[in-house]
Amino acid sequence: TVTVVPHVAMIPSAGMGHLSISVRLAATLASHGCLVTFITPRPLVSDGESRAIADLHSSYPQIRFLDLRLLPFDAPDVDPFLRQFETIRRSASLLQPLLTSVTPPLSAVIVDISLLSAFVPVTKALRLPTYVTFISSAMMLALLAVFPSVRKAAGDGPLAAVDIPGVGTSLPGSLIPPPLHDPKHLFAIQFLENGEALLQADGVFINTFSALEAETLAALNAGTVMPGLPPVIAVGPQEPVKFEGARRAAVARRDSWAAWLDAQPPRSVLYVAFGNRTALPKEQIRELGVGLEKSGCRFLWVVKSKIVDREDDAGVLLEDLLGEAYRERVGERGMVVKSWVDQDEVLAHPSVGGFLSHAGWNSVAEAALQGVRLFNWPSGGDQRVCALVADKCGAGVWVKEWGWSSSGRSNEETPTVNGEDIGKRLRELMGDAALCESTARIREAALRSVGVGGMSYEALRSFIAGLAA
Ligand code: BUP
Repeated sequence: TVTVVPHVAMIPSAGMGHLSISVRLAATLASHGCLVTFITPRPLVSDGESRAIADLHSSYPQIRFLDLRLLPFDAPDVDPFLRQFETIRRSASLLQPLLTSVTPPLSAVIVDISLLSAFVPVTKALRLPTYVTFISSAMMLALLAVFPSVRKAAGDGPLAAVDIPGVGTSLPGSLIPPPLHDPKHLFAIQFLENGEALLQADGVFINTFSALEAETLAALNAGTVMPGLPPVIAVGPQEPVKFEGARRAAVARRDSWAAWLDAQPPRSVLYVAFGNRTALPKEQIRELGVGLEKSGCRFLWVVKSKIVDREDDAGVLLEDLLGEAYRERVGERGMVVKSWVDQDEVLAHPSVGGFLSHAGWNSVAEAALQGVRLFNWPSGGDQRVCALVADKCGAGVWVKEWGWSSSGRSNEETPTVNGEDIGKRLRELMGDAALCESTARIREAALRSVGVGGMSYEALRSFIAGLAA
């Protein structure tokens, strides 16, 4: 008998939130002996993405890399990451020659959800099994699945509450990603088309696990959310990619935040970061600065003032907003960094005990894996749905009284939360011992899930075995 080594092509989409799951899945599949060809749509939008792909490249020599050189497309007023989704989608005609050029022939393609409806005609014409990486919670996947019919029923108007069949959850209109209320919004158009295309996929990989979303996963796989959906394969919480140890450690040591974390007491530090796409407006950055100062907590704060990292001038902005005296007042108690840290490494550090986050789904899953208390302050996109899911299962507290902070994304400006209030609440949250229990329980479940014999581990193994058969 001839043993077939499965060969998978992975096609990620724009932004770290989308790239993370593809990079981690590529690394995990390669570690399980699967051949992986990683297809990078270029040019990339952010420096964070360039770094992540370069790290994967240097640490996994067995992974092959190809570039999808994108056709030019411009839409000046659109969020840069959403515009890039559209640019990649419009380059679908370039995919077929790439997919047929690789040897040995592919066993399957794994494509990011934002690209699905544009790419599935190509992959299906080549008779390639087509899997999806879904980058948010199972609850958001359920919303995606029902969205085409919900949109049809609502006509051109905004959406009322959306019932998720089989889950017993009704998502109020205020939690639904704001662009979905406008049927002409580019994101709503893509979301609808990708929702319809889900039925053509052969499976959906999702970075979640049963301690977070058992009921929703069960409903999705039982066909109660939507009949005819492909299997939903929970592979979370995905573990950090194991980069070349020595080189990575050397880089981290050079960064002052790593040395600063080493000097702090166990579980004393509050890590503050709002993902790679959410830029707080200036007034909110100032109030958050005041809040962190007043909280009395030790903190590591990643400041972003621009949606795309390479345009960021957060250093200048901080001096302007908080003044020279801020650093002096906060002293050694706080560390403020511009734009980027290795979040996996921060959350795994023994001195980190809390995480003030925007409830991006990767961040929720990463905090769950490390057992770090999560305080969510969601604003746009899928963040409110993810904050709800985390709150329900005990993975993270949704600090609802802060309302929805304004976000750098269009049409989502709301009032600023006062620094005094932020400080008071953060002090309470960091002192709340009961929260430690639920995060410790979730961490244990997370480790079981990704360990040998665990649900996520076994799901991946049987996926690979299925391809090899
Ligand atoms: Br900021 C930051 N370092 O400094 P989410 C983020 N990340 O490694 P998204 C860093 O980017 P939305 C940093 O670990 C996570 O894997 C982080 O993904 C990494 O949020 C990823 O949390 C961010 O899903 O925003 O995609 O930025 O979900 O609102 O689109």
